[in-house]
Amino acid sequence: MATQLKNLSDFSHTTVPNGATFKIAIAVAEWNAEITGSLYNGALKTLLDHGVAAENILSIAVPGSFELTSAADILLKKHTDLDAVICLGCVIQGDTKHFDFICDAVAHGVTQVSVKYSKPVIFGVLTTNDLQQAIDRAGGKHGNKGDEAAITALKMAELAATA
Ligand code: DLZ
Repeated sequence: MATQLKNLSDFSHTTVPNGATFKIAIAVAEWNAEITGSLYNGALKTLLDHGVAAENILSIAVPGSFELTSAADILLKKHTDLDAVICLGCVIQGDTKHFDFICDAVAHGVTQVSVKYSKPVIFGVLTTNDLQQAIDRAGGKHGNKGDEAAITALKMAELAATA
């Protein structure tokens, strides 16, 4: 049962729940694979480090970030015992409007899927101006956003189980 929040500062660094009872899927986009591979490795290691059993981690690849929405939808429809889906991708600004369409679509898409199934669907998609910004966030000077996506998945799976 959720306890009452006393002070938000008490919760800014809540401990990461143990994931021994969770089943979590990771959907990763193949576009910008050198970046998304690092995000994936970070997310996978973080889940394992926090007790998720290897056999309870389901990994799939999709062509691009745009496909992450349907991947999450397919996974949650087929695997009703999943506790969360982590969506990993990297969209880098180019010369056309593709960037805006993909980013908008996947952000709204994963939100809709999450609400449809009442399951956490985590937005682990880098949306950067250039390749260097992506490198910096995929194991570089700004950490690995794949790790952060996995921690968010664990926290939200715990919330869904206990709220
Ligand atoms: C087409 C496209 C472009 C231009 N850029 C990216 C990108 O930076 N990151 C990414 O994940 N995917 C990109 N894609 C592919 C789209 O996500 C999608 O796979 C195609 O539009 C087919 O639906």
